[in-house]
Amino acid sequence: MTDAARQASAIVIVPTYNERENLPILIEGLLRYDHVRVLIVDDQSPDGTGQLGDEFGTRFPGRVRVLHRTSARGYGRSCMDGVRHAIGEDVELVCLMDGDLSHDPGDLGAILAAARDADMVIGSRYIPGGRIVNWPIRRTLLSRFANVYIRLVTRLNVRDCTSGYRCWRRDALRKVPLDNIRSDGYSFLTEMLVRTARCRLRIAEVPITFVERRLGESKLSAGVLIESLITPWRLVATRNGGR
Ligand SMILES: Nc1nc2c(ncn2[C@@H]2O[C@H](COP(=O)(O)OP(=O)(O)OP(=O)(O)O)[C@@H](O)[C@H]2O)c(=O)[nH]1
Ligand SMILES: [Mg+2]
Repeated sequence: MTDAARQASAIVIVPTYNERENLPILIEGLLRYDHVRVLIVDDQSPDGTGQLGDEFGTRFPGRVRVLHRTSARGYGRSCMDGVRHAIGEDVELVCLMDGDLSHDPGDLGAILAAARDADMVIGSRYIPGGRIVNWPIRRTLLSRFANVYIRLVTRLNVRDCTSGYRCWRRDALRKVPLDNIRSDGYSFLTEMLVRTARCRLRIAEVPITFVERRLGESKLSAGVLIESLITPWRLVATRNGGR
């Protein structure tokens, strides 16, 4: 762990749906960072992830908390609720990561450290040093295609636009017009990135090793993929109508 990682106070938002088996390992990894607290945003997971999170909340008061959502379920909606909550907290950095251990808590130190010189940091699979472990070729191709597509349509100069491992300086995040965000699925990630870039905030990427989930099930659906195809065009179309 670097000195920078120790010093920056951060809240890590983790959207969860049926991640009961992964949660203890994730929380243990995150709590190794002294100035990090965890905000689990759970959508009433049938496997009891939310209740397990509450148990950690009791064991680690002030460091682990669960936001129990009851309105329509969704990755993007959960991230948004987490971001809205985190923005009101007394922290320097607001981070987002998956709860299925694809994102290694060990990579968080480098992400937090990079946020000293950037408004937004992306944990990137597609810059030198970045890696993906155990993805089938079909998944790799889909992700590669998505990134080329998003970069072409939105003209973003970011290598990994769809990474869900990221961090903002809280003061920078407050400048992003969150009320305009309309995506629900993974295109939430593209939309947040585009809107961050449009605020002329500094975006950096640091390499991460992404490991395909070993436990639990994927929630990637056709609807989410279709939304991802449409969102970049919607963002371009609305470019002149605000940020
Ligand atoms: N709160 C909430 N979290 C969700 C929802 N869908 C997915 N998640 C969480 O968002 C994170 C990413 O979802 P994954 O299912 O891992 O999606 P993925 O990484 O594209 O798919 P895999 O590669 O199969 O893991 C995980 O922590 C999920 O538990 C949802 O509807 N609500
Ligand atoms: Mg995953």
